[in-house]
Amino acid sequence: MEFTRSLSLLKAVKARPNGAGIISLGVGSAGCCILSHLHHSGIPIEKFVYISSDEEDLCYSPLGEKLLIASDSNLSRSPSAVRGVAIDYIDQIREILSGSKYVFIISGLGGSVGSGLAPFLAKVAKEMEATVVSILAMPFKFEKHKHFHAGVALRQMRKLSDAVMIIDNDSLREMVPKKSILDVFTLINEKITTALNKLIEPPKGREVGIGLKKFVESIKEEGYAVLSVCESFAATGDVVAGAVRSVCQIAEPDQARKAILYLMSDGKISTEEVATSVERLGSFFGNGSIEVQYGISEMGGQGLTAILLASGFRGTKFDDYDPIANVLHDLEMDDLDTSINVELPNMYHLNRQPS
Ligand SMILES: Nc1nc2c(ncn2[C@@H]2O[C@H](COP(=O)(O)OP(=O)(O)O)[C@@H](O)[C@H]2O)c(=O)[nH]1
Ligand SMILES: [Mg+2]
Repeated sequence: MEFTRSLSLLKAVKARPNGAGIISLGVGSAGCCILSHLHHSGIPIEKFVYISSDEEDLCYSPLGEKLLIASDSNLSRSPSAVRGVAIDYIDQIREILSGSKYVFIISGLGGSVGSGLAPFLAKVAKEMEATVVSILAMPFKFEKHKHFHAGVALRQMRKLSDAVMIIDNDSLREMVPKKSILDVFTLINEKITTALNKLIEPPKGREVGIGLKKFVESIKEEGYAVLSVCESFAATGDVVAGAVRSVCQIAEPDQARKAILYLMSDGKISTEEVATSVERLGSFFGNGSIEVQYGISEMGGQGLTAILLASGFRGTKFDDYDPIANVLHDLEMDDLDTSINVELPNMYHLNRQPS
């Protein structure tokens, strides 16, 4: 069973065309799981690296490189403590990143591992002059205890990356409220995989593609990019409206500066449908001055899928997850704090007077 799975993964990896110097890092549980979906899909990425402090995260795929940032299980597991441990692995991280033109950092935020390691990896990749694209899944509304770490890490990622693409886990959970959380994660991970494939791979067959360069250019500016994927058998206008609604739940539509709309259908997509959708986006986002690019695939999906990537948002609803930064604005505290886990000397001995 395991062997068959490895073989099918191997096939997908071998079928991959030569890429453009992309290294993708899956970080923490969510990041490693999403990366394994991408890895399996045959996306044109050269190197897949699974990085975590938990060994089980490295087993999502039998393939790819693995880096275990092993920390003492007795120590606290805050993001800064995990980052403190990662400093010891800097040489291995530099080696993994060497020769990369683009580094995709894929992580869920809010837990200790992704929130701690992703900003550290972004910093090292930037120092090595790679273009850093961060693809970040934000915690559910009900995971309140994860919001603060997610908010802090998101702000750090914005500063340390060239582009930040946000995925709101909630936008999909609300569409399938009766499904188990694990199934919802699988659904979201598959949507992220479909979207990234369509946005970066060269067009084939009956497709109009976007391509890596345009994808990065579209999101590589100040601010955040938000990804939404809406799938339905409804009319094109309604499906696009669903994708727009998801983005508007996260960010202020007037702030958008650029958008990519990719329509995927199992049938034909008329020029009129494309024109109306692009015009609608134009009037809805960026006060009418948004630049919209489009892509089309008439080769698959169920019904119609609208992939919408809107970018240039100065803020998102996740800013409120880090109330301290909201109050301090630009007067921020040291950005990448690390807790160094050194044992303190025993105070009893220090205080004892010589007899
Ligand atoms: N999209 C997606 N989100 C996930 C997945 N697993 C966990 N998450 C979310 O990611 C956030 C961070 O959790 P996790 O990755 O487990 O933390 P870490 O392992 O400490 O980095 C959580 O708030 C979850 O909602 C997944 O497979 N896919
Ligand atoms: Mg974890």
